This record gives sequence, structure tokens and C-alpha cells, in this order.
Amino acid sequence: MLKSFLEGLDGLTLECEARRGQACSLKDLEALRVEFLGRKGKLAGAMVALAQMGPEDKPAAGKKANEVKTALTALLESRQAELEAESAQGALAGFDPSLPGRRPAPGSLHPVTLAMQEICEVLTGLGFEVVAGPEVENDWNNFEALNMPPDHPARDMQDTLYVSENIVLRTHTSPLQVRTMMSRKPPVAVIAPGKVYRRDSDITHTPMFHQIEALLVDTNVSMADLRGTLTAFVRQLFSPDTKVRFRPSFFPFTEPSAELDISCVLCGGEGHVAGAPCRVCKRTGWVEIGGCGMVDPNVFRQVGYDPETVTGFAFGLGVERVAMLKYGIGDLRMFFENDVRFLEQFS
Ligand code: FA5
Repeated sequence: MLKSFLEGLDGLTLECEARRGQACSLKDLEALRVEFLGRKGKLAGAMVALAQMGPEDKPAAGKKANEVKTALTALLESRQAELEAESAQGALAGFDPSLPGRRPAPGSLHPVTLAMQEICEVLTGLGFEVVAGPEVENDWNNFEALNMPPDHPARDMQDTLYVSENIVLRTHTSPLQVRTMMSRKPPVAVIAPGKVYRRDSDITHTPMFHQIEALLVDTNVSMADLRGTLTAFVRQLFSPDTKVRFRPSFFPFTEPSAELDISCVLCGGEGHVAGAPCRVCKRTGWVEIGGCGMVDPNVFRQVGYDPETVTGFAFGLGVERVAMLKYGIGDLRMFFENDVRFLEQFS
């Protein structure tokens, strides 16, 4: 009985060896495993005879059964490895390593950054030097030195984000006027680009936006210099026929003060395009891009300049407004949505 049992097990190994190569897929191979090693498979069938053997044959029969189980498992596993290797090679069959790779799409500068760079380029070309300052600013630089003592009603013109009682997120780039004059003797001709913050949010206002400040102080600087500088600036930035208009206004740190308007870049100041009202200037022919004026003598006194010997002008532009006009963008919020379809147009 033992002899035929052992021969039967050897036969199982030989049969499995012969048939494993016919399994052409992992599914076929699983069927073969069930046939040989499954609960109701061939090896399990042979083991019925083992249970009926006498004690003198059982150890040899049991040992052999274990060896055959190990051998069958190894045969099937090696076939599985072969099949997996073949399928990996199949996946590579259509791969041509000589083809050029797909380049990742390169990013591009944000339109506000582009506008800022262009503004800086034009103004440095006119002789201004770029300076920078902190976005978290003290009350004195942001307000008080700019002729806005505590409780001054003009503070309400800019809804302020306070960090603590005396520290604010700067509401404009004008504190750079103060920082510059506190650290330099006249003459000065500087521009200060950067982010500013206000509690302000609607379709034409965002809580964070960019401004660029310009300050020129020397002897005999006049309003005509301000107008001439701004005219040269907008003509280089937009087009040679762009016009500048000053609208009387109020800023506590300049006197006189004006809102700075330019002729509408879309309709050329006509107020209409092809008979339809211009959507950019709303028929007026003008668009506002910032504020400006002659530095108030009180500001000179605060920073230790003598208003009897020096005069100066300053202006502050909204950079998003400039970018909207330059690139024909109708909605300020597009700058902050980070929609790739919008941004990739500037690459
Ligand atoms: C000022 O901030 C003054 N510091 C400008 C100035 C500088 C005047 C030097 C005189 C001398 P104003 O609050 O008007 O001014 O802002 C200037 C420009 O910033 C506006 O014309 C507008 O273009 C832009 N701006 C203001 N608020 C927002 C906002 N919430 N979102 C986007 N742009 C804004």
C-alpha cells in the first residue's frame, strides 16, 4: 500500500510539471492550483489513503506527502512568476524609448506681477529707485506721520485690519514715504511696490491688492512736475496718445490732492465702442488708476524735512486696476481665482 501511495504522489508531481506550461494566464493557473492543491483536489484525494495506513507506514507516507505539497506549490509559483514577467514585457511592447518625452507645461508670471514689473521698468527708466518695506506696519508710519492722528476721520477712508492696537496690516504703500524720508536726506526719488490690505470686498475691491507708491522730493518740485511725470509714465505704459486728468480730491498727506484718471484704454476716451456704451469706463471716457498730490508740509515736519526748503509730489497706483486696463480684464476677482485657463494666457 505504501509503495503505490508513494508512486501515486510521484505521478502527481510529474503531471503537474507537464501541465503547468499549458496555463497561459493567471486564471488558468489558479484553476490548476485548485485541481492539485485545493480542498477537494488531487493531493487531498491521495491523503485519504494515508489516513487508512498502519502506524509503521504513516511516517514515511506523511513525509512524502509534505514533500510533494512543497514541490507542487513551487511548480505553480514559478509558473506564476513567468506569467507576470511576460505580461510586464507586453506592457512595454508599445513603448518607444527614442520618442521625445512630454514636456511639463511651464508656469507663467501672474498678470499682476507682469503689470508690476512693467510699471517698475517705466518708472525706474524715469529715474526712480525701488525701495521696499514691511507689510505689517506700525500705526505711526501708516497713519500718524501721514497727517492722520488717532481719531482723524480720514482713517475711515481705509478700513483697516489691526494686528494689535498699534500694529496694522499696511492699508497703502504710503508708509514707504515716511520710512524713506526718515532714513534719507533730500533729494529722494523712490518707488515702493507691494501688497496692501483692507477690509474691503466686492467686484471691484479685494481685501489684499497691490499698490505702487512714488515719491519725489527736491527743491522747487511743482504740480507741473507731477503732471509731466504721470503723463510720460502712462504714455509709456499704455499708448502715446493716453491722456491724464486730475480730479480734485482729498488725501491727508498731500495738499493739493487729486484722483488720477487716464483716458479709457478700451474706447480711447470716446465713451462708446462700435456704438455701444464702453463697459470699462461706463461711457465717461475716463478711468481712475490712483491718487496723487503735493506732499503736505505737515508730513515733512513729522519726518524732519524743512517744508520751507523742499517740496515734493507723491502718487499711489492700484496695480490690479492697471493690469485690468492693460490686459482687458473685466473682473478683479479673476486675478485671485488661480484658474489655469486664465493664467496660461499670460505665458
Ligand atoms: C491711497 O491708498 C493713497 N495712499 C494713494 C496716494 C498716494 C495718494 C500718494 C496721494 C499720494 P486710495 O485709497 O484711493 O489711495 O487707493 C489708491 C488706488 O488703489 C485706487 O485708485 C485703486 O486703484 C486701488 N484700490 C483701492 N482699494 C482697492 C481694493 N480694495 N482692491 C483693489 N484696488 C484698490
